[in-house]
Amino acid sequence: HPEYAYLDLMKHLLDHGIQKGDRTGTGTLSTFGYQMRFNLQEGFPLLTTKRVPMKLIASELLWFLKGDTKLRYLLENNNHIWDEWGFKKWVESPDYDGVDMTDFGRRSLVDEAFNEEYQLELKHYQELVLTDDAFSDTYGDLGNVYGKQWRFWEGADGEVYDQIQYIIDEIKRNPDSRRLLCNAWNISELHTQALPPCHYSFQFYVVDGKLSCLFNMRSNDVFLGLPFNIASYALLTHLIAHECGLEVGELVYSGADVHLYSNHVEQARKQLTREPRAFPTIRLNQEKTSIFDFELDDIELIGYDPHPGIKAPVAV
Ligand code: UFP
Repeated sequence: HPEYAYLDLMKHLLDHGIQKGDRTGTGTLSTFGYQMRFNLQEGFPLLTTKRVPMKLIASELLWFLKGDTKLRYLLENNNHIWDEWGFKKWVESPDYDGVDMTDFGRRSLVDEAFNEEYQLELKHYQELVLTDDAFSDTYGDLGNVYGKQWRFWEGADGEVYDQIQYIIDEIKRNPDSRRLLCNAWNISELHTQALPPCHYSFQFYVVDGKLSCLFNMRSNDVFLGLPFNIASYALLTHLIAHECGLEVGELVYSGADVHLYSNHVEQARKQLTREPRAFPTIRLNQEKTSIFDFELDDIELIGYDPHPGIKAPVAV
């Protein structure tokens, strides 16, 4: 079963991962340099050994593709995966006069009373982002994250570059190109980003009428992050193939510091006891040609029957 590409990596980290400290202070089992391949003709690589929320993956990807960096679109789609980064911007600003939220990520996990206050402040923040345009512009904008770099890269020459449009045009014009590449790692803007890109570049390859994609990750949380990242790039490959009139080929993953957090070890062991089930398939609205017009309802996941989700704390 193709899911073993992922499960074998998890097992490899449990058996041979090197104990390594990290920025979050959690501790990891880590390896450096790891590649995996998924044949997208064999189904859509959404893990079945635990439930992975495809809606969140799809709405985040559409948000990147719009070049949008504002939280509002995600909140409108009940997607909260980026909330903490916007919230941080607000609570660290001079305009914030609520309860001290220093180090809220860690404290909310260990201090129940604080967690209640944090949840209230976060809810208030979300309401402001959704209803107050000026607030949304100032504190609901995550700045120079993926969408900005993919669609509106600002060159030193003053020009703004749309890397996704370039890739689509090139695939149509010159499918043999070896330059079908998008780069999100913008050294001059890293200091303006809460989280420097984890999946920092990807490249396409066309052969026999099939589109393949290779994506690079500098740092990867194998339990929580990687299942999202695989599905996101699989969906991106389907979307670009759709617009360019191609079939899907292979998805190739290339990770650098690939790690399992020490507080995910039990969850990983539990997941490894489960049998993978058939991968689902994906159906895209054939009436839409441009991927920039795609909305959530245009993407349909068929036949997804996973084992139940497994909860784990996020390291922030
Ligand atoms: N991480 C992922 N995938 C993502 C993402 C983050 O695995 O798409 F945005 C994880 C990797 C790492 C942490 O554990 O988030 C980022 O921390 P650092 O910047 O220290 O690598």
